[in-house]
Amino acid sequence: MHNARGVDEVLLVIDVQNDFMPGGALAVAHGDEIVPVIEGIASAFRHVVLTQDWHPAAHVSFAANHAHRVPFEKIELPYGEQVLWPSHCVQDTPGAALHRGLCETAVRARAVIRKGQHVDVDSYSAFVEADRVTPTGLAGYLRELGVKRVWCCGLATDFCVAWSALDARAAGFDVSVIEDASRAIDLNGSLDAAWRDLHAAGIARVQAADALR
Ligand code: VGL
Ligand code: ZN
Repeated sequence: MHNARGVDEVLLVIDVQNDFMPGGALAVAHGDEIVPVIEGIASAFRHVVLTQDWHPAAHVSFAANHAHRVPFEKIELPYGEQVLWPSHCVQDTPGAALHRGLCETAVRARAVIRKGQHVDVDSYSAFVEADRVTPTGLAGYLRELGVKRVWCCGLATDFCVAWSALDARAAGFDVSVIEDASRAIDLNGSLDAAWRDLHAAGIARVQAADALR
């Protein structure tokens, strides 16, 4: 299957990295199952962009960098509420590497956005950091390519995929989230909340097979 998708469509593959896989530092249940699904659709797209969560070791989102805090607690930061995570996706470590099974997808990727590099700001979204003002540059890159529709997939559905999809929509793109090419962390109902927010924003919930027709 080649180029079923138009020149104005992009596949945005979010954070398919070892630390989010079963056995990883911030494991997403069944996260590895999406790898062959993504591989099966990547060649249908003319544009593929990947993201990597790419934190310095001293990152503000790591519970280990806060006294008396444990992972999955929430704290208040200057830009708002922040979930504290196990240390994950530290720059240039094996955990931050893309899953080895991403072959076709990684070869086709024209750009890799590395987000979450600012030590005091998290970035779930591939477009705008958690302070809600600092851009990654991805919206401008996609616009310059003439992209109109963004197909989002990866890890995790309820955090980085959802935030990226919502920001893509806010930036004026048509957006779909590929459900079976994504998996969720699902912290206190976060998956249901994410689908509600996505639906309310006018984002389509689709399956990988929809990208092939
Ligand atoms: C993610 C939590 C922390 C994600 C990244 O990729 O969904 N979640 N950092
Ligand atoms: Zn992170």
